[in-house]
Amino acid sequence: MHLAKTFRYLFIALSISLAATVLPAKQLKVGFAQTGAESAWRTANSESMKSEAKKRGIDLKFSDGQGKQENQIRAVRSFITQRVDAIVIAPIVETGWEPVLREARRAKIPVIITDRTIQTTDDSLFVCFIGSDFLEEGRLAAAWLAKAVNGKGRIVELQGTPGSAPANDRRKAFAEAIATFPNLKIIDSQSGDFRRSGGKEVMEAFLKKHGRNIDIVYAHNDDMALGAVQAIEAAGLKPGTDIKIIAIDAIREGVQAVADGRINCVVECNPLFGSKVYDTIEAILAGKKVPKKVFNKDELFDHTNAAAALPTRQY
Ligand code: GZL
Repeated sequence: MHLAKTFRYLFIALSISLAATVLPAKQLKVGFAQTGAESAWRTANSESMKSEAKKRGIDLKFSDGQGKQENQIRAVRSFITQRVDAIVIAPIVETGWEPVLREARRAKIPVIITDRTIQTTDDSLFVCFIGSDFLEEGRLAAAWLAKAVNGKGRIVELQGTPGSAPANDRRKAFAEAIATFPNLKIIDSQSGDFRRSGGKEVMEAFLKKHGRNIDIVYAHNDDMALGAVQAIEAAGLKPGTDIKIIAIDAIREGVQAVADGRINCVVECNPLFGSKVYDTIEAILAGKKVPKKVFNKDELFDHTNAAAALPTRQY
């Protein structure tokens, strides 16, 4: 009797392992609610998520939010209906996410927040955050600037999308850091919505309003800084010389502008984290514990290192 039982268990074990080898592993289905296509940074981030999914044979349901939170929320609901294995959200703004995150939790679908953080009183609504530390970026920008201008100058600020974590945090950390320099002041601040056209239009308005009383531009991303460069040149001034410019993202065009002296400093905000996101999803689905918050490593580029960095820039 004992022998028959052993043979039976052996047969079951063998057929399970055989099934595992011949049946293809279930294809992972991931829903990604992207903010939109507002900047070169965003394009690089979307490309990183799409190309890495293709490389891994992941079925990526990609939704372009076109800059509207309601589109992202609609996409998340559709991912729930499609019963995806995991949902990734790059939340365009910080608030308004709890209802749809509760629906995902009821459906037992893990949610990963990437790129921009959200405000919530219940952080069990998402498994983890993967992105950059915008407060640190704001502090790095302020520290570099204060040194470069000896703590003196009149700053105009080009803010990112209203209500977004990068705009809120980059503004807050930068303002706190320059507060220790009484002669370094923000004289005007307006949103260019992270768009190059927005940076150009706002800078044109600032130049009209303040004339030559602008010493520095602090732009929350390179695209708006590059728009400001266009406006400054159109006004017959030399960007990087007559008006110092500092920005955040370090897209290739921004690093090139630093190497050319038209922008003085860019703080990196690396968008290429598709691989990290899928590694995390695979770990979560395998039942492993993952860190609640993972910050990407970011560098800073100015006239001392921008030219040398260009050949290896990946976005
Ligand atoms: C930062 C990201 C910001 C970039 C902008 O992680 O959310 O949005 O700085 C992009 O270029 O539009």
